[in-house]
Amino acid sequence: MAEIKAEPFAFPLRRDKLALIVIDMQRDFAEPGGFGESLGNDVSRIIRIVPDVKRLIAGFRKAGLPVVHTMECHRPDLSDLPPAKRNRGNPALKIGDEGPMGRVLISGEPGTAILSELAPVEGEIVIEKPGKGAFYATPLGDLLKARGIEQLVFAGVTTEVCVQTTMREANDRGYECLLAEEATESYFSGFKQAAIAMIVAQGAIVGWVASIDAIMEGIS
Ligand code: TIU
Repeated sequence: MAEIKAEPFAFPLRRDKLALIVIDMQRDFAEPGGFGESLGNDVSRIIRIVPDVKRLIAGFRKAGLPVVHTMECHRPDLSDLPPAKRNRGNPALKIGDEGPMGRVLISGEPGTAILSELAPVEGEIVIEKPGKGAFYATPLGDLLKARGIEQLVFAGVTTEVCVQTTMREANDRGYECLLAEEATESYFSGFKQAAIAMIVAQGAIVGWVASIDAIMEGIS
């Protein structure tokens, strides 16, 4: 059986069932003036992983394997934004407020866009999601099922929030989940490694973690 070198043990690759899911590599989380910074975070940590995410996406495209992109955002009328989420954390700019990159985390606004270097290409699935997890209130599960996808490689931000939440959702739905170590980041030093430790503990209770090189070797 094909394998990808991973922790806590080799990932049992089924190449024809595999897709890459890139979580929320949006301007709002990576650039000054967006949602991430409005929560008090140092967003410079996020922009540093862009070359690694780009390399991983290029590898999947070259291998002819599906790439899925997600965007955390809400409808302009805020009908999919619970007050509990809008009011959380007392941010400088709340979701839906007008900021330097347009209305914060609203579908179609400039700040909500995926970073141009990582932009989806024709034919790739793009999921707009109102929650931290990409399966909640989206068509993601049905779209993956229609394509026969059963294994997911994860990249994107932040490791401990939207990436981990989506990995847990996917794990409970029967997907085998592999996190690409250099292609994910947190706003907090320490949280990325803590999230990875939680994911791989107890015999990959949530999933596996591997280097981009190991993943590339497996899929090429
Ligand atoms: N995409 C994502 O992780 N959304 C967040 O709000 N993350 C934070 O770490 N705040």
